Amino acid sequence: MRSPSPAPSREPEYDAVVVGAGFAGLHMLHRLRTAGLRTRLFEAGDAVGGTWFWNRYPGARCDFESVDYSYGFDAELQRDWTWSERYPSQPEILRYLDHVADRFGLRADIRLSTRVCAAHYDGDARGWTVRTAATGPAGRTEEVTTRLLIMATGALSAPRLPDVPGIDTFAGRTLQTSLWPREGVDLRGERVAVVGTGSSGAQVVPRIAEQAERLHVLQRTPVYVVPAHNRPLTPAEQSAVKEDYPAYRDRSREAFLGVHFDPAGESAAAADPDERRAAYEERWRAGGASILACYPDLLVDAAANETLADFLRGKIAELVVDPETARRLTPRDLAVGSKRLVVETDYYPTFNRPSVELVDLREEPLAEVTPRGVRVGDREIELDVLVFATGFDALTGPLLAVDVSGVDGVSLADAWADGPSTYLGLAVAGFPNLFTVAGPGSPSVLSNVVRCTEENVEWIGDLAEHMRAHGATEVHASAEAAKDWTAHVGEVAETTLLTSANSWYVGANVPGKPRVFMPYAGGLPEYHRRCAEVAERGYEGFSFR
Ligand code: N01
Repeated sequence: MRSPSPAPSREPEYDAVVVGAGFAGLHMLHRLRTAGLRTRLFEAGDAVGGTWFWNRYPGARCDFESVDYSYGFDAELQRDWTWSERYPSQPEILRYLDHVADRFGLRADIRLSTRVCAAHYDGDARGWTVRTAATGPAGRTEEVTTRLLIMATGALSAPRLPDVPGIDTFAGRTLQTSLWPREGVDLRGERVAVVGTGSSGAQVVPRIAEQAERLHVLQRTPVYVVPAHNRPLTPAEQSAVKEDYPAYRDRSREAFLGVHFDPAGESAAAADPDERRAAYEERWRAGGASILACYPDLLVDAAANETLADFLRGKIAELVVDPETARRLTPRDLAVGSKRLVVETDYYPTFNRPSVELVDLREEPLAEVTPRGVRVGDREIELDVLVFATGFDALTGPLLAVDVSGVDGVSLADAWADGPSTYLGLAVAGFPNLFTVAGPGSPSVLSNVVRCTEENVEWIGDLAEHMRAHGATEVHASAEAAKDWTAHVGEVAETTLLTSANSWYVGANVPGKPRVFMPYAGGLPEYHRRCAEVAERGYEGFSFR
């Protein structure tokens, strides 16, 4: 629906500004340019890659398979690019995104080393004024105007350090997995501690253990960890997938997670225990997160989930020689998947090395960082290097790091004081012409995020074309539509076990963050169906002028 109103007070410099040059931003830029929009992308880093530009720690690798964690929007791209390993390493993903930037000639419209710090909506101009700050010599501190603003800032791009006293007093070297030095770090002969045992910690720990003289792994909450069984892809596998890509992508789009896994049966709770165990064993041997898709009730039925938890606990007891260490590594009262299932290489066997100590912070709390190391319980561990693998202010953090204000100058921080509220995870009421890719309220981190971003990008691109075709200069999600969608996101989550843990999905890792389950747990196909339905109904829930 369009309401009559005066024309915008001025023409913006750009039709669209995209923030972030990761998977989402690069594709968004390409999509909008293809539609003929004058588009500028700003990226804080001095190269493209997003998450894969920053997270360069040893062992950094995606936990989705390379054939899944790659673009499907361009048939020639997927035909030409050859993945070397089953799970792509950080350097290989970075090479891929570099290739994408070159292949589609995107660099001309990307301003690197430039952080978007503020964005204010101007209702008269029907557009955004975007302020940037240079983060390096190639960057620019400037103000630009744009009709549309698309935040492709990623879900996990605002790193967090814990609030531990004395953190600045450490005399040795302090590192963060998510801000790992580009030149690498030689840890041979060093006494190292890693704080955190999520996906980043579990990946970096085995690699550091191979180098360090002594490694202390500081664990607060044990999580479930499954082997990746990474390996090179054979030429036969590489060509088979290339021939099958179109059908493969179709199957992925129809799969709950955006990756097709064959279930073993209807219900883990009802399955024959021997058959169920064999099914888990088969998936454990195959590697990766497919074990969580073994039965559809694993994430919704506590008894079903416990069968998998029990299986995984048994694996820890098998793999870790010292029973006391195995006990400390074993999650209790934690549903599998309620914190992200960790996919790793050699994590549990690493604790059998004499040079590696697991420090259970529940028994010996991390009291402070000292100039010489860390104080845990009543002892001090002396260190040369302290590594924080302590996670991110997820989903909302990267958006709220920008000073965004919408209609009447209301800030996004104020609008989201009680938690994020979006329409379809794409738009925010009170913030016209603003879009988020894989933002809160979308399946994003609960799915193969590349499939989710591709769908978001196409949807936003279609909407931009729709606006142009209808001469609209402003699109605004209604407060009611956003309220309904956000309620739906919460209701769906409540039908699962996903809300049961103190995870970053609910913001529990950030003190003071409202406890709200942020991603959409209804699965990609249902999400896609709903987004498509909104578009087909003339963008129901949006108003245009
Ligand atoms: O972060 P996390 P991450 N004292 O938040 C601990 C994706 N990812 O960077 O659980 C002591 O999961 C914290 O302990 P607790 C993936 O989606 C993917 O590892 O809060 N410990 C936890 O152990 C993943 O889920 C890949 O008790 C403290 C750890 O730090 C997401 O990114 C690789 C602490 C943080 O774990 C985030 O993973 C890497 C404190 N004060 C990341 N504060 C792959 O694709 C926090 N911790 C493979």
